Amino acid sequence: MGMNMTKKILKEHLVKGRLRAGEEAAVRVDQVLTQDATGTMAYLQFEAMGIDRVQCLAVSYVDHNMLQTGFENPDDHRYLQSAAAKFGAYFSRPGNGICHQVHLERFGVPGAIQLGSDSHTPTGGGLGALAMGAGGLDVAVAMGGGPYYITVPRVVGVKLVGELRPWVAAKDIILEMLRRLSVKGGVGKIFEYFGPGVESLSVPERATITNMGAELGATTSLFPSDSVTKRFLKAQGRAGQYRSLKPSKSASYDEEIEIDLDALEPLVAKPHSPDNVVPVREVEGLRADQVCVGSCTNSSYYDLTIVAEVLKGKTVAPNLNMTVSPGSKQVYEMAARDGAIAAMIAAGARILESACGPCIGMGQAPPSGGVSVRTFNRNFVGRSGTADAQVYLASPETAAATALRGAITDPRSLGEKPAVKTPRKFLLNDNLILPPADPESAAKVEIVRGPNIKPVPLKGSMPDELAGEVLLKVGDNISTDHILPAGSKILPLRSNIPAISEYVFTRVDESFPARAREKGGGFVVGGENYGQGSSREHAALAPSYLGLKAVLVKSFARIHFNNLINFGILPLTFAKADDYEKIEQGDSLEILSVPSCLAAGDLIEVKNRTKGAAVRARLALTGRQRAILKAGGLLPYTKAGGK
Ligand code: MIC
Ligand code: SF4
Repeated sequence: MGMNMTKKILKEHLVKGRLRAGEEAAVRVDQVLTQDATGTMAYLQFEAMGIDRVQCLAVSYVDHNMLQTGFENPDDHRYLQSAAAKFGAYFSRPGNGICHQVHLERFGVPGAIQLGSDSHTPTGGGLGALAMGAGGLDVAVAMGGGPYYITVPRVVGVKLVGELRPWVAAKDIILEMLRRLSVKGGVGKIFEYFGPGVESLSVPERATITNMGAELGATTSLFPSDSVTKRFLKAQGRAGQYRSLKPSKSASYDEEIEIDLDALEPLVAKPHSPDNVVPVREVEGLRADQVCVGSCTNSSYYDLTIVAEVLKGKTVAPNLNMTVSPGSKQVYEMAARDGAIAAMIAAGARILESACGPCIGMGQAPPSGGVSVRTFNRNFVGRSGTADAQVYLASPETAAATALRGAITDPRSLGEKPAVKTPRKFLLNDNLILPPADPESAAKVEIVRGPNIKPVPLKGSMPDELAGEVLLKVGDNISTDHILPAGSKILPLRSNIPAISEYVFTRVDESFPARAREKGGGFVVGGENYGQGSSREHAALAPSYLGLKAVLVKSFARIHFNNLINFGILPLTFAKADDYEKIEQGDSLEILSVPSCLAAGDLIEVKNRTKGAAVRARLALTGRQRAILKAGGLLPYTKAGGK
């Protein structure tokens, strides 16, 4: 039987295991990317492994922690620059742009396996790379030449037919996927797009779709590499890196979905979840206080140009503030040279630097109770920096129409859509990308560490028994933004685990850190899709520092599950989902003979000493994951020679 694209790429990179859905396999990694909010920790861990030089193409980006309200962020940038020089990585300087947008423009290669310490790494799937997000430690291991272990996903073929109608955007395709499948609909799956509708989508449009595929919980999403890809690479001066990638004629999928592009209309995700999707017309007229254009989902040259065309000669509504963050220096400079930036400035948009910015709460928080319409990918409670803000996610077209009218607006009401041309040649100037130094000069580089950079705390091996209180019980779809918030105040502490641990779960319960310390650690109980969202390993590392021993939930999101294992926290799922009701916050739990259960069984007994009862939990773990947990985490496991 013919192979789909996912199978083709995995097969080419397979170093261990079999390509059977649900089984563990190890794959060779061609490229890694890190960003500054996860990268400092990743490079500290790489240093701790004692390897002299990165073993694959590695790019270290600075794009998240860009506000310099104190010495912490600039110190981290300096550390990252020196670490890149020392270990042989490319360094993308602050101002060069958002990691995913820049990587797509300058580094991504069809058919490659790309690993990134950021959950939106799947953006690379827009040009046919199998690009996955992972915790920083997994990325550090890959930089050291180790393979990446995946649970082989089921491959879902998404057949696109027809063509988008005017004012309907690529963003509406991924919002439609989220409407149909929900934020947990993609767990354990790769979405492979195919069919006649694919041809009409440019690479940046495809990248919008694969980027936000992360919100489905998917391992990644993938587009073919075809004549559109070839043109994009040529326009980026990289024609030589093109290779064709298509599914075989007789390729089959584990599941299939069809989307008729002609039938789509502008959509919007309402607060507070990316899958709370309705047609824009259902919320049309809702007064908006803010519009933000940008983020790794929608900050391409096309995205900015269409917004500029809509705003040209007009003024942003007086009740509303608008910001625009270009995705890269390339986008910014091109939009500046051809007048798009001027048109937006004239209309009253506030042009920010090329960075994540408002998407991660690095400034531009909405007003109290404010409605903010954003072209971003996440609208979890409080992520914008304002706890009671109402964030809506939409396309640049809908955002621009909303900015003009001051209320949520279906862009189709703007009349004829202006034509926006795809450039035949992008502006090429990599002067903000520092290439790796040769090994001889690299050896002389001194790594520069600021006072906020603290060593990675490590745990001992798994104890015989785990006992303690349920420190917190939460419901479904708890995101890493709930577990460890980001934003301008907390992000600068990413290199300092003792300091950042003071914010664990504070968005859910202010008293969590104090309680965890007072009780000497304990357990967290949760519902479905626990840990969805970002790849930040700090959401495992900081709770581990506070003494979190095990997390018992109905189901996990992929990256967070791996991060818990990497830092020695036992990830357990209820054998019977109803047992979730049998445990309350404050109950005292006990798990005995943990190492021997890890050695053998798939089930483990969790005693509830308060209720005088017990529930059974599943250890859905591979042999390697069990060994990592026994060793107390991936770093001690790797140091002891584990592969
Ligand atoms: C995000 O969008 O939540 C982030 C910030 O980019 C994270 C990474 C981080 O927390 O540093 C992600 O998506 O992985
Ligand atoms: Fe940056 Fe937002 Fe993209 Fe995360 S989702 S990488 S914060 S732009």
